[in-house]
Amino acid sequence: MTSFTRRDLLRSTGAAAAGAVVLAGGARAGTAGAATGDAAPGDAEANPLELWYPRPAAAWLEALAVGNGRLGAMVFGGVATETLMLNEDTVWAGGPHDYADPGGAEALPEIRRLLVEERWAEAQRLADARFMGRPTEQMQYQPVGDLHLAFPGLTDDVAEYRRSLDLTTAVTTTTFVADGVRHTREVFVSHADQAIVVRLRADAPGAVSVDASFTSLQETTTLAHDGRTLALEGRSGEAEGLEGEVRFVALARAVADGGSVVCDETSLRVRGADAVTLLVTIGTSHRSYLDVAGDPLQQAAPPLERAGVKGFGVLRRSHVRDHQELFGRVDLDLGTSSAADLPTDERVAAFRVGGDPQLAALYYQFGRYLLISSSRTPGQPANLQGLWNAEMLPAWQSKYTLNINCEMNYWPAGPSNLAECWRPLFAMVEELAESGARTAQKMWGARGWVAHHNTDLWRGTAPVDHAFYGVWPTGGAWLSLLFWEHYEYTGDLDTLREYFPVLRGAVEFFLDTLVVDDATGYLVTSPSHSPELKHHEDDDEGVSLCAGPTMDMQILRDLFTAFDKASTELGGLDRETAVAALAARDQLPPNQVGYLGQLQEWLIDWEDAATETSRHVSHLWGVFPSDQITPRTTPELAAAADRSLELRGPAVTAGWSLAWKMNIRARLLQRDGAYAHLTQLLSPGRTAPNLFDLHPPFQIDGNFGGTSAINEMLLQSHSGEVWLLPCLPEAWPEGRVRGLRTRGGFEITMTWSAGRLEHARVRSLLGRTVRLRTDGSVRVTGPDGPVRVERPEDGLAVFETRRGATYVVRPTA
Ligand code: FUC
Ligand code: CA
Repeated sequence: MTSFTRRDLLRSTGAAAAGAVVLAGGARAGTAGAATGDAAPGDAEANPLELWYPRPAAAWLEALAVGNGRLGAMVFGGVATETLMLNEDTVWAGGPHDYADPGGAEALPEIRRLLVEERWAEAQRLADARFMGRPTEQMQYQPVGDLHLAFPGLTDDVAEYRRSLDLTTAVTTTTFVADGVRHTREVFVSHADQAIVVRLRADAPGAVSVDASFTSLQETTTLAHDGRTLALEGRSGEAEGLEGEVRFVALARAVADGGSVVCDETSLRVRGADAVTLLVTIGTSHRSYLDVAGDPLQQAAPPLERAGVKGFGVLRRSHVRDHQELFGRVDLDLGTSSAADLPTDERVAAFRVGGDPQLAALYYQFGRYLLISSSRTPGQPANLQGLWNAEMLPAWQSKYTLNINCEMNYWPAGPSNLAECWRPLFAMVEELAESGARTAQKMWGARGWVAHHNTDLWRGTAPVDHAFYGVWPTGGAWLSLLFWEHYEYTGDLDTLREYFPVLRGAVEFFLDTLVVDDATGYLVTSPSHSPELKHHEDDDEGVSLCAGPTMDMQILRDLFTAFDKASTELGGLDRETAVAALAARDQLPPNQVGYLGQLQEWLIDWEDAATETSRHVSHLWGVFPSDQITPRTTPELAAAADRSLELRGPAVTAGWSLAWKMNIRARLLQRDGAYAHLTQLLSPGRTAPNLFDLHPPFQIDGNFGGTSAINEMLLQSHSGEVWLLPCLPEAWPEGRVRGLRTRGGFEITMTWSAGRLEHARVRSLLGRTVRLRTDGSVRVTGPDGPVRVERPEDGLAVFETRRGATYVVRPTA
């Protein structure tokens, strides 16, 4: 293939990523809202929020991801043939199923007794035999199939090839010139119209011909739905003895401008059109985690009919408007350089040598883009791969791992101004509270509800995999804390009230199951473990099972506190449970410093275990996402957390591990350390050519964790304070950010230069008092002039705000 691109131009003029000159911040500010029309093909200059490549994707990790929360596609950008790999987020193996072992509760006292007697391995073996889900594995998230497009008359020998994904419009574009004719293909997934939209056009009349067909790894058949619509019908796979019960239908309709359209049972053929819009809709039989008796066609056909009469321009405009309503809330400008003109994969390869701050901004916004694209209502929450999976047996079943990964996906939701994206997760947690009540009763003999370390579309809540990984009862507690986090960011009392019963159920479970540790008198979880880490040796993986691991205690401390606060905010709802929760909280073991100066990971300071290396940093949950440990409020514990990071060793595997440590280091105010993790994360080993995070394999949590960590470097809100530029790395001396959100309900816009704040705007959404921490003192101007500021200590400005008002903050010196 011949192709002439900006990259060639840059090469010939000698500009390269390394050592490129960084232009002053602001040069490319204000991107959201741009490029709503058809941009001139091949022109990258106008839009830095774009991924682009001079050749088609040769592999899935080079293809570009588009999605509307429920429907997803990977776009390869081929020339003579194009492939769209299709997903719908309720296509999972198996069917409705209760995993709880009805005999589990009988084994519980004995497991606990063995733990008290420090017979760890025996306790774990008993749990493996009698305290696990049935089956012991959960189900896979699976693909729908591929839409293949073959273009008769076109070969791969074309000029001026370019493919791109514009984050501001959520549209992919493939363009090239063949025999003097420019072809342009766009793909997007409309949330407004619940359809995948493919537009094929050329700048010569009658030049678009295409054959469309479906293939799938599932058991499927294809048929003509009507004279211009091809259908793919199938059902999901069997796994672990559970029959695949999700039936699905994908419809592909061609709406051609000129030319002819015919459809038979295997393909849809367009000849000699000026342009074609292909509309793809997908429906499944999934109605809830308990009910798969729906009619897939009833979900797939109506949006197809509605979109079919709208015309491409209307579809595209409403898609872009809808996307920008969310995406356009935040701008981030960290400065730019000539490196920003290079193809995206080349920039990833060169990021570590420096000189490309705009790639960090692109990566940041890509995380926001992915959350919008994989987690909207209607739709399931973002799973381990968000929404995009091409395999029948994806890694870790592409499900929801609750001991870090699923929660990490939602770390950007509050600060990155995407609170709506929490919705699908909250709906899942509400269902987990139902299925988890059955597990709580059958396996723990307890009220309330429990979710262990994984769940799937069927809302599995019992321990799975092995006891070593699965017997960890705190997954549901962590998820329940997100209702409170949502309230802290939004002040939305209705949502807090709506989910209050779920929060209460999480609390009740622990009020019923915490046990007194004989040696210390503290209340502890038992059995549990510090996620996926052994504290003693045994045959294979060692023993993780124990009582009262630090992470559990941290989560429960926050859970009980959040429940009390929620009860108070809701006018004293269920004070009885709140009082019991506070009493239990005060009997939990505190965070402790161990014999090596580390933050103790377990109730007992096991010597050999303290030096175990791992990608998990579970006991540092107290630093991030919690604020139990901060350098300001608990300096000794913060130092111990730093020591623990050191003892953990380098992050050998897992993008998410780097991302978590980056968030932790930002909270520990280690700007060099946090930035060093960003350079490790944004490198070819951990970031694919299409910017997907690599565990490896692809796992989306690192993308979201990376976006979150950039938030934490620029702006933190916790411990009752809002902190501007707490951990700004040297690599970003100049910059500007608009639209970040904080706890307490403030929206922040700020500009900095030479590493110092120039000015900030604080928009008060809830009218609360703000405690604003900055480097040096500030003066504040409100809508009516100078604002009275209290300064309890250096760098802390406290002032009252009025709901809806904006306050301008400037350094005094
Ligand atoms: C946990 C982690 C793995 C992976 C998996 C999905 O088991 O230890 O690294 O992220 O979840
Ligand atoms: Ca989804």
